[in-house]
Amino acid sequence: EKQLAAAMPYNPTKAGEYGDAARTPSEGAHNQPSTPAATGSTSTEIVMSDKVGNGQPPNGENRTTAPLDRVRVDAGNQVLTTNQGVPIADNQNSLKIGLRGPTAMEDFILREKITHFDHERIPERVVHARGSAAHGFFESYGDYTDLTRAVPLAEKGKRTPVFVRFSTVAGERGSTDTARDVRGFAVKFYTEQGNWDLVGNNIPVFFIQDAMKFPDLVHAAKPEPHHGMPQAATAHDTFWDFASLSPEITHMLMWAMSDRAIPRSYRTMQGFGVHTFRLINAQGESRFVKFHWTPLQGTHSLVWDEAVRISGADSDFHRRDLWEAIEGGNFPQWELGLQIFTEEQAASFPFDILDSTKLVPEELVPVTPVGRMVLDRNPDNFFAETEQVAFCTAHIIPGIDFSNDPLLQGRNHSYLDTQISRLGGANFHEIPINTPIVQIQNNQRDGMHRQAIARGRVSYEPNSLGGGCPFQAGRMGFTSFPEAFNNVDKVRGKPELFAEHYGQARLFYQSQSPAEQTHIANAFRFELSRVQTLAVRQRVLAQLANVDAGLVAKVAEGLGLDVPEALPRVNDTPIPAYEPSPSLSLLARPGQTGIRTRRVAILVANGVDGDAVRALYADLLKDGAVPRLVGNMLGKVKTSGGDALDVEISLEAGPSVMYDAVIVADGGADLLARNAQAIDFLREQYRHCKPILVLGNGANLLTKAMIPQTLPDGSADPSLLVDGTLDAFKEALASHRSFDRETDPPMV
Ligand code: HDE
Repeated sequence: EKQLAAAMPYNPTKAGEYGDAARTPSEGAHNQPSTPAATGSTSTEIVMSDKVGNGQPPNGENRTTAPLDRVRVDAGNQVLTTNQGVPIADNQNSLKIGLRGPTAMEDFILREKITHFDHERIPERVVHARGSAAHGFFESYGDYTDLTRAVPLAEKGKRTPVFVRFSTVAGERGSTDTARDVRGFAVKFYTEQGNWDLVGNNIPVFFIQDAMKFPDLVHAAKPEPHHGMPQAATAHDTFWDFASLSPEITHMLMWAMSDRAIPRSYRTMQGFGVHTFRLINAQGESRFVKFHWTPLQGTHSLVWDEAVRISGADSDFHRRDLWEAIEGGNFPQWELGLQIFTEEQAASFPFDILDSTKLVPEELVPVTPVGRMVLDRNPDNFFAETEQVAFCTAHIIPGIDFSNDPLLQGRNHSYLDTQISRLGGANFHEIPINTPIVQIQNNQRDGMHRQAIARGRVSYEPNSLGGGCPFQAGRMGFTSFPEAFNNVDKVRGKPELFAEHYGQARLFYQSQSPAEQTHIANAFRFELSRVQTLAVRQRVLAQLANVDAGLVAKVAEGLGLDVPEALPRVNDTPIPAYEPSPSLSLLARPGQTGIRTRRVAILVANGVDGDAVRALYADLLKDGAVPRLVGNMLGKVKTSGGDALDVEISLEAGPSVMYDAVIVADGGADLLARNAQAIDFLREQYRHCKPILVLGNGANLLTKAMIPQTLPDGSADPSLLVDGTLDAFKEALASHRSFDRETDPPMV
């Protein structure tokens, strides 16, 4: 039976039969979803069998993949052909004049193959080049037609297919996933009224206020142009030079230096639309809105030392995590929340809602949940889907409109424009992943790579020869909100409130837990330690002096510098004082999925108590965790009971940073204690504040690793369990990390 299970392709719908439900699939596995979703569910629980896809969804509810079916290719049982469909007899040898002679120009098969290969690459995205994506659906909690005509929110239980791409910003396409960076969070809704793209980030504010500065920001952050270094990192002079001369960046720096910039997983990040948008209802009434995505998995991050090591151990860490969660049937979910406010409310705020360096505190305007998003299907082909997907902030549908945020206005131009060079022409909307689920009808014609075969002689409007078609939709169609403008000059400039840069930076820093504040200070210290120009370091300190005296003192001390005079402010209006906002802390959202998908290493060696390990393993699996038997080497370890356990991964191939927690099993620890990799493993788990369960003679490894058994303040360490229970371990694992252990510098 076991052999049969191993031979079967991984498939969560078969998981029941093989008792293997929560295991992540084997490397590279991709199941072809075949069971349509249960429909109409409004439950926010993760539904394991809730698989959609294959192009034949019930009630037309998931049409994301249906239009793609036309172009899906499966080579099973098929003969190899050229691009013209000619069957190929020999794909191993080129055509030669004699076995040892020159290759014939005539070999059209060779030339076609090589020519295509030569042109396989397209330009990568100028920002957000590195990304990973998945299909899924959005489901509305109710009927929100009083707020908006946007069809995804029109009725309770209504499902709209989505394709979501997460990304880092600065790194190139092959760069590491765990760089300290902002993450993109771009959602394409395929609605009956066309595609709506909500192209957001995992941070609710941005670096700059006006699109005019974007190329400068990106040039400063990217590898320095003379030597092309560093990759995927802002820890270099040009970024901090720009930052220190741009006080508007200060609020964003707080977020970008916080743990938000090193998420544990794409699944544990919030998402934000960042700009203020408008919602417009059928009566033409407008309200302002900010979009929030909140993960049911909770908000969890890495620690910096861990992020750095993961870059070496698995630079695809986030890509793999998302892929495996979905293949294993653990479909990540986010709740969509709206902050809705009127023009009058906006006018009373101490900041300008058109300024993307400001957020609307939840204390001012609460977040109202309106739906959930479930990602339940991996792409079939990375290039065709994840790489070719083209998001654009200007892709909006009736019921949504822009605000005058000057950053958003600039983006509305940039995204369409960039696709033309990236995807090779103006017809990128015809690439299957970008095509709306509704038929496109207009008089645009021709261009590179045109797919549609438009029939008839009419490609203009007005026409009588085509019966006037396609005709304007009138009130059914998209109409812009008729915002009034009176007595305004055409100017280059910004509103006065845009000039206040420190109130919300202070709000963010002061709303963080002590551990998070320490991480922010340490991130500044790290980044500025890499900066070579002293004046730049000092200017950043002067900027921080406007934020928080404790923060600047800590960073200055870390750099061996004195705290300088605060940077002069643009005007002398007082910095607005905000109430602390606890929801700005990552710890405010532990999540609802417990230990599901958390990776647990069980360290084993010869002499291990096999029965105890099997029981632990099964118990963790039952709760959806991902246990792995980690040993000195691959192969079998002999148990104390005389049978054997299969080591799943070696300490060398699966180092500590790949796991959220560790169990040192009883029996094999003396052997493990002779391997420095096992000692390092345990020390890193400790340093990264992860739960540790040590059983029986596992305590010897703990001693060998010189791990203190109490917290620095002398109290008991609730996530270091020596001969503790599995329940206590699971509780610690559910709360992710215990930062009480942290010292700076680390003691272990
Ligand atoms: Fe982008 N941004 N951006 N950006 N951005 C791009 O579009 C740009 C901004 C964001 O997964 C590019 O298709 C300008 C804010 C995401 O494919 C480009 C400005 C936010 C993605 C571009 C901004 C974002 C992009 C590069 C300032 C958060 C990846 C490739 C005016 C709300 C989407 C592409 C994906 C990608 C321009 C600022 C998020 C060049 C000019 C603010 C998530 O068009």
